[in-house]
Formats: sequence, C-alpha cells, structure tokens
Amino acid sequence: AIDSETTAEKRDPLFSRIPRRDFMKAGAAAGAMGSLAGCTGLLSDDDDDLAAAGDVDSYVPPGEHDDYYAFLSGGHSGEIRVYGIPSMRQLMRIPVFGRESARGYGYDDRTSEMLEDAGGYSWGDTHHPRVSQTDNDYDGRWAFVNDKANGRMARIDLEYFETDAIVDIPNQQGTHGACCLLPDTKYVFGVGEFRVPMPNDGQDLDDPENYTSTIAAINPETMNVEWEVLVDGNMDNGDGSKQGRWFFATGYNSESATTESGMSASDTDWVKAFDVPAIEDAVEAGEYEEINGVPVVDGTRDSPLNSGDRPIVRYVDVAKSPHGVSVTPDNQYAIASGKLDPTATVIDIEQLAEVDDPNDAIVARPSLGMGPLHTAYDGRGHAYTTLFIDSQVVKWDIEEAVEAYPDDEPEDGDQESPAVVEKIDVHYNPGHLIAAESYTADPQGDWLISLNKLSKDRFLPVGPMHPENDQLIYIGDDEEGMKLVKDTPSYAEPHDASIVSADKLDPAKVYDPEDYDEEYIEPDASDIIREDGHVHVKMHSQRNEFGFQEVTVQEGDEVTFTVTNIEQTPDVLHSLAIPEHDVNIKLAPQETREVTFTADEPGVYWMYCAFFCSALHLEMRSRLIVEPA
Ligand code: CUK
Ligand code: CUA
Repeated sequence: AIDSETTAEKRDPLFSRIPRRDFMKAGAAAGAMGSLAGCTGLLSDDDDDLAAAGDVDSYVPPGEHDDYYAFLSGGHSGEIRVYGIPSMRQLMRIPVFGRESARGYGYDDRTSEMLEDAGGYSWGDTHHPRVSQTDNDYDGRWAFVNDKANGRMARIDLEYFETDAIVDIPNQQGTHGACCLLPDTKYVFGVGEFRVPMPNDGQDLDDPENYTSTIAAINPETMNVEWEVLVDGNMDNGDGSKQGRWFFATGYNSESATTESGMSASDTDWVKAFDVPAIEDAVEAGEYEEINGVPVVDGTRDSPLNSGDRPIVRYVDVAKSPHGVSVTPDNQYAIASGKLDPTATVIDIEQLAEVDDPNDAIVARPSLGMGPLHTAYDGRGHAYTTLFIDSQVVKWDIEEAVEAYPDDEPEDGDQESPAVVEKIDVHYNPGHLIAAESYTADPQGDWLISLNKLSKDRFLPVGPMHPENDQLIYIGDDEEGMKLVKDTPSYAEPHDASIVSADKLDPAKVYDPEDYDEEYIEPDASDIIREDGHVHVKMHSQRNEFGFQEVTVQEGDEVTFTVTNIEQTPDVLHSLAIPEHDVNIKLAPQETREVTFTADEPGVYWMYCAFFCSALHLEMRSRLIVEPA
C-alpha cells in the first residue's frame, strides 16, 4: 500500500491538488506532474501507477480548501464537529447541548435562555447530524441533531454555524434516530429509544409491558412537534424515504423487556415503516389522543388505525436486534443492519405499499459478516456496511443481493453472500460510516469515513481514555478497491456524520445585525442606564477598546452589558470577559450579545477581551468597579 503521508506530491508545493476525476482525464497534466514530483518511485511514467497515486491523493496543501464539509456528531460531548474532507482537518466545533466557553455559548443571555428553555440540562448526547435538503439535495440551510440523553432535537443554522433552536420533545425519552423526511425536509423525525410509561408522570411505574416509545414529527421551520406515533417495542435508528411517504425505524426490543438478556431473547425484531400521509390523515381526522400538548396517534399492532386497507405503521420482521437503517439513493430500498445477526434486510419500498404481508416486501437478506451496524452508498449500486465485531467495512452489490435471494439464505447463518464485493479492515470496531452525500439522491462516491469506536494502539498513548479513530477510505475506484487513506484521532464520541459538497454551503463571514433582535450599539450610542438596582451598560467594542474605560456599579446591582463588535473585517473577534463573575461572551464582527449578572463582590475587576485581536489586544481592557453597598 502507498503511504499517503509520505508521497512526494505531499512534500512538493508545486504539485497542485487536482480532483481525481480531472486527474484521470488529464493525461498530459499527469505526465507534467510526474516530472515535478521527481523520482521517488511512487510516481512513475506508468499510467497505472499514476492512477494508483491519484487514488490516495487526499492531500490539501496549505492555504487550499477541502472539497467537502463533514458534520460529525460529538456524542456525549454534546456538540457537532466540522471536518474538511479529504484533509480530515477539524475546521470548527459547534456546541449544541452544553455550554462552551470559547464561543461564549450558554454564557450570553440569548443562548443561556435557549438552553434553559430546552430543559436546563448541562449536557446532551448527539448522534445523528442530518443536513436539510430541498429536492433531495443539500440546501445549505440547517443541520439537525438529536439529544439521546434528554429527548431533544436541535437545529444548527448553517449561515452562522451555530445552534439556533432546541426543542424538548414531549413524551419521548432517549431521542436516538434523527433524520429528515425528503425530498424537501417536510419533517425532522426524532426516534424515541427508551420505552416509558405514557404519560410518564409517576402514576404507572412498574408495568414495562405497557411502556411505549414514539416517533416525533418536528416542523423544521418552527421546531414544533406536530404529532407523534406510539408503537410496540422500542426504536433505535431511523431514515426517511426520498419521496415523502415512508419513514423507517429499527428497533431491538420487540420483547418489551427491561434487561439486556430479555431485550435480545427473540430471534426477530421489527423495522417499522411509518406511512406518513396516512398518519397525517389520522391526525387531520382527530384520531389521536393529546398527551402533553402533542397529538399522539396509536400505531401499535392492535390499533384500529393498523387494521384497515392502509395501516399507518407496517411491522416488518427482521433478524434479531437490527441497528442502522438507511434508504438507498434511488429510494428503492430501505436496508436494515442485523447487529446481532450477520445479515442485512433489504426492504423494497414500492412493494411495501402493495403487499398484504409487509414481510413480502423483503427482497434480500445478504449475510455480510459479524455485527453489521450501518450502511452508506456510493451511487453506483454498492452498499458499504460496517461490521462492528469483525472490525471491517464490507462493500456489497445491492442488486446482486436481490437477485441471489432467497437462494442465498445460509443454513447456519454465517455463509457469506455472493453479493459481497470486498472487505477492508478498519481500526477498530466501527459504528457508523458515511460516504460523501450518501444521504442524498446523488452520492459522490469518492470518500467514505469509518467512525471507529476504538483506536487501541494507533496513536501515542494519552492515558486510559483513548481517542477514537475516524478513518478516511477512498471508494472511488471499483477496480482497485477500497483504500484506507488516513487515521484521524477524535474525541469521544462521533456516531454519525453527513458529508456535504463545499459549494452547497455559503456561510456568512460576518454577522448581519438584521438577523438578531439585539440592539446594535454604535460608538456614539454608548450609554449607562441605571434604575432600581439594575445597571444597563451599552457599549461597542473595536480594536482596541470597549466603549467605556470604566463602569461603576453598586454591590448587589444586577448588571446587563449589551456589547457590539463594530468591526467589519472578517476574523477580527473580540469578547467581554469579566474575572470572578463567570462572564464570557464572544463578539464576532457585527455581532451583538447581551449578558446579565449580579455584581455581588465589591472590588475592581478588569474586563478584558479574550480573543487575540491585535498587537494591543492585551491592553484592550476596562475596569468594572463594584462599590460596597
Ligand atoms: S447509533 Cu451510535 S454507532 Cu446512535 Cu446511529 Cu449506531
Ligand atoms: Cu479585542 Cu482582543
């Protein structure tokens, strides 16, 4: 294998990076590059060798941009990370469910009120970042992500790359799966994993048979929960079909058990297929019970709404404790991974609408390997499934699996399907994997990231908590096969990701004050307003001063600072930090933030700017003088 970190082109600044597709076409250019790169043995005049070198060209030279954004969840760190692909450089972190001091997130009044209104928890557990789409393609507006810990869904504004809304989903605990109903992101679905009494108000505690879980349909514009559907068994991951009708959720506890052995007792569980228009009709017709302000529709197997011609939820039998489910780019199949079974179950979406027995819509069940968890797509008819136990990614041909079924059904369950194309080792124990634009109708088919739970010995040891390992794999060449390109240590714990072409996002470089309610404070509008124990300081900030050199308040005063960074120049950030008062707000160019605190200790406090903004950054400070009462 070629060591991607030491190839000549990576050291040679003249070797400009050319997208591989162009590289393959540009024979003359390739020849020129061969000579520029010098003789290293890695690049020869032989076209095949050049192509092989091109396969692993993931180098992004200093100053150049990546081809893709990847949004990775941060698990119980409660955040989202933004990587550039293929460099795997971490470009940004977006705090979502927890306070984060570099951004002042959860410190200014607006974001701390948002976190407070969303339940006031200090953390969350993000798993599934999904980017909004229009016409089955990324539209650059929002990303959504679940909070498995506290049953919430958050929205990230992709103009500013910041969390702008969080909804605390009623009747749902352990919101796990998260995804959009396509083609146009009509709903964001939150999938409840933990079965609880409904309502969970302490009246009915120890009757696990009657616990239920729900899916919640959230309006992406208002973040309002429009309706929920309760089901038998629990639910795990989910994915929406691309033509608006179906939403699929896996579940691993059809047993309604409360212990591990109980939850994995049965040989089969379900994929639940929610017929969204049929559910909307039921809501419209008033066939629901309102629980905690949300219309809740009964989607259990015995529900009258499941007995007619058009059941609202179809229960498809799948092998033991499935985990991931994802819809193919062409909207033809939903593929669920077996987790405790070596197979994936392929459900034909069109047939699902036609057959009487939903099990008749199963059109393939390839045996892939041990511990299949999640599946991504390259747009060329292949599926890529992580094998948690085998520590591999398996590439397989979807149509071949359909053709081979049911003759390929193994007697003993461990005979590999003829649809398997190849397997690649990953390091180690992958959870999700994600291919470029795999969640759209048109995946790019070049890069894939395997999000591995364990790194073991792959990096310098850093204590008993090891980094995880996000591995970049090139999948663009079906003949050469998958190529492992790089290891990227990551902090706990990415679950899922979405990879979006860079040209589909257009983030702002400075704030537009019109986008926020806060009052923009011009230099001549600086003011200190005092009334009844409350002091409101309005001031600007710019290199290298705040609007006031000193501000005097009385012990016990409640103090509000409204501060605007009046800079127009991108990347010149200021902040307002006040020692010993837990005050810390970030001020990007043209941004206004407000912060309120109580000045309860007499003394002198140097308010300062925490972003290194110029040579006089250290001098950018003012005194807060708190006089004894
Ligand atoms: S889950 Cu974590 S590896 Cu939350 Cu999609 Cu499968
Ligand atoms: Cu402003 Cu440092």
